[in-house]
Amino acid sequence: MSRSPVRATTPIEEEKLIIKNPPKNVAGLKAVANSFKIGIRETGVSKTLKTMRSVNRFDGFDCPGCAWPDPDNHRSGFEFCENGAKAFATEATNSRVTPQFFSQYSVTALSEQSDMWLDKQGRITQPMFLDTNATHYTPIEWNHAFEIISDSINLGSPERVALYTSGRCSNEAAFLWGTLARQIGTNNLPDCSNMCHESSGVALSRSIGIGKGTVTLDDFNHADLVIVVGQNPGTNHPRMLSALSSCKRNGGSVLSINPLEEAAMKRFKHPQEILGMLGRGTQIADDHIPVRINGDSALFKGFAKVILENDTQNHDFIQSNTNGYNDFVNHLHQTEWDDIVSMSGISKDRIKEIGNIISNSKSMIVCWAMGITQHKNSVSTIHDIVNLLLMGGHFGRQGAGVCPVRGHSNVQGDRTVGINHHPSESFLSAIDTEFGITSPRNSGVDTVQLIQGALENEIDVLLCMGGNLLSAMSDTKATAEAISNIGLTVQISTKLNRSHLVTGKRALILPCLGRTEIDEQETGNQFVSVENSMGIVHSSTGGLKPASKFLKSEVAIACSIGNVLFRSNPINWTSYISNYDLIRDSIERVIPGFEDYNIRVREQGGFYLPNGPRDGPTWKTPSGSAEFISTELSSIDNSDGYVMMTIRSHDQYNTTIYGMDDRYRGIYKARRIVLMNPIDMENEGISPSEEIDLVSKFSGIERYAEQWKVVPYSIPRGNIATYFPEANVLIPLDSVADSSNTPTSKSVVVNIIRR
Ligand SMILES: Nc1nc2c(c(=O)[nH]1)N[C@H]1C(S)=C(S)[C@@H](COP(=O)(O)OP(=O)(O)OC[C@H]3O[C@@H](n4cnc5c(=O)[nH]c(N)nc54)[C@H](O)[C@@H]3O)O[C@H]1N2
Ligand SMILES: Nc1nc2c(c(=O)[nH]1)N[C@H]1C(S)=C(S)[C@@H](COP(=O)(O)OP(=O)(O)OC[C@H]3O[C@@H](n4cnc5c(=O)[nH]c(N)nc54)[C@H](O)[C@@H]3O)O[C@H]1N2
Ligand SMILES: [Mo]
Repeated sequence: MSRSPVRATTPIEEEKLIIKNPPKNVAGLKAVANSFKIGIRETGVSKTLKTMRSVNRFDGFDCPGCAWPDPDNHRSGFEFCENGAKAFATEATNSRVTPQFFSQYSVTALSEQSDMWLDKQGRITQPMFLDTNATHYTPIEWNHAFEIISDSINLGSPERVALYTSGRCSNEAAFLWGTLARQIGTNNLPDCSNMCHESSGVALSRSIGIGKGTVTLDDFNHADLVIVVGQNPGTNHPRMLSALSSCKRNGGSVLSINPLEEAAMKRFKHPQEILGMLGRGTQIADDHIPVRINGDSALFKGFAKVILENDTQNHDFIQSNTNGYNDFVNHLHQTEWDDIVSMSGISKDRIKEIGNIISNSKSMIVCWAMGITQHKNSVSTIHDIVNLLLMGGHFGRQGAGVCPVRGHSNVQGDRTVGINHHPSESFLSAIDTEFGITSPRNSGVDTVQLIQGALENEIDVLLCMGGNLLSAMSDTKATAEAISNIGLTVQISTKLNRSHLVTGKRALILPCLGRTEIDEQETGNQFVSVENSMGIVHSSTGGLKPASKFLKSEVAIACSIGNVLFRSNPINWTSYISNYDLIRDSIERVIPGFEDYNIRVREQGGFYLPNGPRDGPTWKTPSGSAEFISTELSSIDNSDGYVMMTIRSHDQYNTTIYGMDDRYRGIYKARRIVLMNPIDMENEGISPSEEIDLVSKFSGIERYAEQWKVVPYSIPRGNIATYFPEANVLIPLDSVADSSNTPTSKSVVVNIIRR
């Protein structure tokens, strides 16, 4: 008997879309009330208070919501935001997914449920196995599960194994996960960051010699100008609004560059400051530039031209710190204003007006997220951002620098400790010395290459440390087909998602402890450590009783797989399970910057990793200088349709859907919506809430997605927006960013079909 077809996408349900005006104020009391409402619904009153009191405290757990840092010195009694509260309440939920649950529902039946329903079923309590052609998952002993994994891995063909990581994984687990891959003999370490900030890492490494941001939280108190581009902090990094409002309180200005005028940038009430709740709140953005989707490269080149015209460059800084300046100036001279204006959608006068403000800035920070990183030309756009900052000498100076705002709470740390499909020789040789293994030197696959390889039947085993690769990846149909070609897929997870349903021929679910939970091992309770968006490494200690007695920590699961595969030869895998200090000692010996790791991570607030451009400035580029990198002016060609971006609503965490509302955009009770400019709607004869279909055409292949309700919205003409992951079916697998290979989730050309 074979399994009935399994749905790879959330079913389309009847939605009663309600459209209201976006709110005048964000956060404030409503956000606090919402946080408690969700917490109490999922976990009850006393557990809600307990988690809220310990989140982001020096002795508590790191909020799994996002990678925004916590204040260095002072921490309030409640250091969280509404969306962080949703993230930890849904982890601490009292609901459970038990073996009985799996015997009640077949995999096919589960796949007919929505993504939101799947998550709401609660925490997975026991290891589960789905055998070839089986219709249901059945419980399995841990040891048996590890043997299945070990038996499925052919050490003679290590390139047929891949180990995915999602960015909630701790430093300790990620370091061992990467080491396990290298002992197996592969650098196949696809990672959520391949779909996220990979473009930032690639571009910044080339420009400034480090693939990370260069500012601290305190820099926001000293910046005279902060530009927030391609990012929606009100929803995705709400605690960042506090930093932006304190920049303003200290006399700085904030500019927003975004096709949408996101509500949170207009007026923000600090939920942790009672006065803020009562008052009118702070207006965050002093000015908003409604750039066209993917018009940022043009816009930043325009700003650079204005600086050149005003002759306000920092010549001393350029002279002593940079390379490639003359070529860049020539490039700017050759770049035509007409092209800049048509690609950015912003008039020359407006660009000059903003360019003059930038010219006068003595300390400028540019922050960005997915609105910049998920386009074909993302890497060159980030070069343009850095070029602008280099012109003004905004590095190695208080209140200035680059701030790529990371997503997952430890995605940056995972990369630092070795989750990398093309690691450096120095890292691999340090791993070899530490563990007595011979790491492979050839590059492994990233997420796109993994799916391409699996489509060609090149992958036998896929082990996933967290995440929901099926739904997070582009081209859902191709991704589902690729995954179903794999012999064994293994999900190390806390909650149920569609990656547990669309699986390889055989599948395992290995349930793990979450951040909020006590991690008790032989030598006592353990803590883990994480690195936030500003390069601070600090501890995270869970305090809640684990959701089930069968759960294992991510560290224990990684080590157990290593132990079954290799016994203690030569890595003594089981020793790490009992004492995480040993893992940190090992990290310290392998990775520069972790000196006295076990001592410093126990200090309040943790420690900063070294950062050349910030600390010096010094530049670890081949030339030893920061690089002006000139790239051709480019923007996506939309002559054949609309350019669509796929974004997050206020009620989701990546592929986890908490609710159906997007409060800050005034959209309620619906997710299958398209934001569209009212003039475009009129030209197409479309009325509000009307249902349309979308089709993307790429390399001669058409991809369809049906039934989207149209919401009239202030968005540039020719641009539309939909939510991820529902719209991922429209993103072609091979539509990727140059150099970083990130799916172009923010620029997909689509046509609208009226029903
Ligand atoms: N509550 C919550 N928090 C989260 C997440 C979550 O899903 N929910 N996800 C986490 C993760 S992993 C990440 S990576 C971050 C994501 O954080 P964001 O990057 O803020 O998330 P997106 O919703 O993808 O928003 C992208 C923003 O870029 C804008 N944009 C799109 N295209 C362009 C463009 O071409 N140019 C410009 N200038 N702007 C553009 C959109 O209008 C939108 O405001 O958030 C993290 N935090
Ligand atoms: N179209 C489109 N696609 C996108 C994006 C976009 O903007 N547009 N954004 C991309 C980005 S920025 C990212 S980062 C990726 C996200 O890709 P992923 O990181 O793969 O996806 P998540 O939805 O964050 O994963 C959620 C699952 O993680 C598991 N989980 C939660 N906490 C833990 C934990 O502590 N340990 C373990 N082991 N598992 C846990 C749960 O089972 C949960 O269901 O998606 C990308 N995909
Ligand atoms: Mo992300």
